[in-house]
Amino acid sequence: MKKIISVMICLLFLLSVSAVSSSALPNVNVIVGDVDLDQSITVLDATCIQKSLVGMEELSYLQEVAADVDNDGSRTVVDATWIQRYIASIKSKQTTINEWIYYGFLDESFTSDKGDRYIVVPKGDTVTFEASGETPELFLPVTYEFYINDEVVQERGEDSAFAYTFDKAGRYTVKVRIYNRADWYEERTISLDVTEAQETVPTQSEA
Ligand SMILES: [Ca+2]
Ligand SMILES: [Ca+2]
Repeated sequence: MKKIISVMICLLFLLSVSAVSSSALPNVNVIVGDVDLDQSITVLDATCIQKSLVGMEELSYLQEVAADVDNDGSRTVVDATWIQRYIASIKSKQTTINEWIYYGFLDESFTSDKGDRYIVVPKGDTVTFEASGETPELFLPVTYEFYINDEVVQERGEDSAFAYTFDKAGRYTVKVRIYNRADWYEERTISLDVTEAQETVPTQSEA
């Protein structure tokens, strides 16, 4: 029982952390039919679909997912009609309106060939970092952006690995931002101390 509680506390902690560290999206769940992502299903959501169909509004990928209420893989005037019918209390089993879709990460990791938390390397060493993220299939592909001391050093892309040669001694924070197709992201960091290279022993000819 105690273990279950501590696992739950841990999960709550993780959820609150991800809420803080992630992009300004409303929640890790999207409600099917809530196209404007305001957490409720109203006629405005049907209007959103209609506007996008005539090119008056562009929907984000997450909005497109929320708009496809009959789950046929596309958003059409039929989806807008289903939303209007739902608001008029005409329910249908052909749609999943008001169901939640989770679009966060199921798991993420960040490691390097020299360790995964706090690592010490001599100046001139090359470290290879590797990240991974698991997200529901609907929200693939996962993309990665790498930072050193909060500056982008590898732009967002599908390459999950990043290698860097540390030419200056000092303390570094290497960060990866892991995104999914809905632009939800999580961050992971590794701290590094780069030390001055060991002094070489002079050879006899130099002595
Ligand atoms: Ca809404
Ligand atoms: Ca549809």
